[in-house]
Amino acid sequence: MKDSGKRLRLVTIPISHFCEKARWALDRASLDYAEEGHLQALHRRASLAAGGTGQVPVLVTGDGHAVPDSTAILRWVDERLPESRRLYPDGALGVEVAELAAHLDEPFGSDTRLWAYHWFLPDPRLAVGNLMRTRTIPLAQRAIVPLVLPLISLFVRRRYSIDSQSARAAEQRFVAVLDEVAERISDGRPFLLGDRLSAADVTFAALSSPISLPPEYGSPIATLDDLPPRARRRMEPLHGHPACEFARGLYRRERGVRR
Ligand SMILES: N[C@@H](CCC(=O)N[C@@H](CS)C(=O)NCC(=O)O)C(=O)O
Repeated sequence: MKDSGKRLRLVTIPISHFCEKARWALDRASLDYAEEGHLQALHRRASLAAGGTGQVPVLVTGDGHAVPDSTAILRWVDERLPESRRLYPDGALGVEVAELAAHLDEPFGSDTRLWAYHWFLPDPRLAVGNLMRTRTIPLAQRAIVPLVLPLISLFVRRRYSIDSQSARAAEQRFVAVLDEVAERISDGRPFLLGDRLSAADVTFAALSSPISLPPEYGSPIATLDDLPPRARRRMEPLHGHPACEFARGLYRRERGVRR
């Protein structure tokens, strides 16, 4: 679908799970869009130029209007879908979905991101390999990755205040959310709420992805085998958490990546 004839644009840091949340909604609605990926730090200029706040994702509609923030993008996409396909259903269920999705958004999303950066960034091979094969990042940016990786790492560490202590605290908080989700799905339900995919599922599956590492992620992502031994040892029990299994199941059944 196009607004005013122009193709939609999604400005991203491709590995970002908030961007993935928005990308999932656009793909699921079969909307035609171009992803414009950027390296961390370079994203800021692109976000501001697109009408965003400096963060990503930013959706630029066909008439040039900016929709920053992944939740606002899910809502924008929903307005273009029939009720039966919306991620936020009508009525009381919709209110419940919005509340649960908000609970699974922050600080959960920031915590899984902080933890993954803390454990993945020290291995330059992993980060360079990932960024180099992310085709939504322009070639000119990919070409300088080996050179600028130390600066990107510094930017990311400062921006999210990453150190061993903050990573431990983030882990405690996100594991509590994983436990809550595991409790909720212990009756074998296929979705967090209701009988079809909702914004709560998309939010949880996307924002847990730094830990659940779903192969169907909408941009290149590491596998357990890619991780350096120390990170892998830390990751394995979390990756095997029942809530992460549930998130991978949602990805397998529902993600349908646009290629
Ligand atoms: N609430 C925002 C959070 C977006 C967000 O945290 N984006 C990160 C990427 S995961 C970002 O832009 N980080 C770089 C920065 O803050 O400068 C959303 O849902 O879109």
